[in-house]
Amino acid sequence: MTKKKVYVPLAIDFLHEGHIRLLKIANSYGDVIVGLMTDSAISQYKTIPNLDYKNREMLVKSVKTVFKVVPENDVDYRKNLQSLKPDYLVHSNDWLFDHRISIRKKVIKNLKKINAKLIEPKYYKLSDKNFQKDKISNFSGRTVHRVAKLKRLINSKKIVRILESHNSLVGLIIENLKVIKKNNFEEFDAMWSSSLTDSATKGKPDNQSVDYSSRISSLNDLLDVTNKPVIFDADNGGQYEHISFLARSLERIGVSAMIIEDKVGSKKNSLFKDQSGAKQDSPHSFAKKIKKICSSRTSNDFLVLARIESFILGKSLKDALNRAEIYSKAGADGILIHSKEKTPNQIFSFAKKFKKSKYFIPLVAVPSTYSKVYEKELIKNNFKIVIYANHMLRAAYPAMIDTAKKILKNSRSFETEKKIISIKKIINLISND
Ligand code: SPV
Ligand code: MG
Repeated sequence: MTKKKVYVPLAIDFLHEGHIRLLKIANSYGDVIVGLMTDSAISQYKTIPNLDYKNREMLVKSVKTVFKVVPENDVDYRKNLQSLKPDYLVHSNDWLFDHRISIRKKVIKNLKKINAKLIEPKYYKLSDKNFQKDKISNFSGRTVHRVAKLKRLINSKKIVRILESHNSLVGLIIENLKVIKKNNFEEFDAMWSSSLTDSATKGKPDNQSVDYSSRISSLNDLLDVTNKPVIFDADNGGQYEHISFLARSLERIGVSAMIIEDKVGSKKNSLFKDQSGAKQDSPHSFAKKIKKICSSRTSNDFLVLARIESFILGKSLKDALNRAEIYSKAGADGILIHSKEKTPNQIFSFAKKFKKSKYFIPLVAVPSTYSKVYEKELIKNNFKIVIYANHMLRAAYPAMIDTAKKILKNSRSFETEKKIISIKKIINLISND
């Protein structure tokens, strides 16, 4: 008699006892085929794991109860179930108790079509004492994996969602916050280290008076307590002669990308009305900076994103497109097309034209002034990354003013209590170990 086929869908970031036990149970029903979720499949319901597909595949293949590993691209396993026609599907029963319950329903429908049976072994809870999943996951999230993660997110998600983080506490919020929307977890994928909010936090203007060493020092604090990727706002990258040192420092500490803007002269924040004194660099001199970063990085996983300021300086669409092609040819991994219009029309016309170019590379939007735009519109218009560039600082400031005013007005702090976080919560947030 031929052996029965057992399908086991898994995502896994690292192998643990729970997986080994589940695979052993599955193996008692027949030959185990693991459907290993690809980054794109995982990104549809949660954040992608620290290890890439190849590394995860290597781990699963090494388990002796596994007969075969195949990529799984669907969250409801539809195509694989149809083509493999397994006799059983084994999934631990934890999906009965969370938002994945709706995925389970779809899977059951798909199983009925092929007459396969669902086996749901009890979820094996790992003991906290011997196995601190978060810690291991965090450890494997360090440096090389973190640097590479942004590129994987770009390749696997419809849009990579990034929020400004001006200090480590904000980083912790971005790291941990999840909301459930339409049965999926929604969260931020990465952090933006903004020159504007880094400067504002230090009470200084956004004109490079806060230098790179100071910004990198705060960045180190942020990287120390978080695992998500970081994009560094490098202004114009500084002097050509120094740019390779900046790129290498950023890559070494675990930053995933640097964005450089094509402006020279006295640095002004792009959202200021008065841009006098700020000039655009010549496309070729800026392209040289891009090439320099590409040749000095140790891995292509560290990305260089070129920011075009043509629209900010009142230049034409043609100028922006010409620059985009030159920067792409020079080796840029993506283009941030900046605009301070109230609508996204300007950047959408750019994207429409640039999409037709053979030099098209992923596009980044910073919807600070055109904030009514929805992510789905950005996706439709060929944008791959959205950066909410200053919102955490803008949220904190009025809350702090309000609290300070309340204390002054009431000559005590009691009235502030309702709106501020409890001391207990803060203590729990910044745990000791
Ligand atoms: C920043 O956040 O510092 C930026 C984006 O560079 S903008 O403020 O729009 O220039
Ligand atoms: Mg900036």
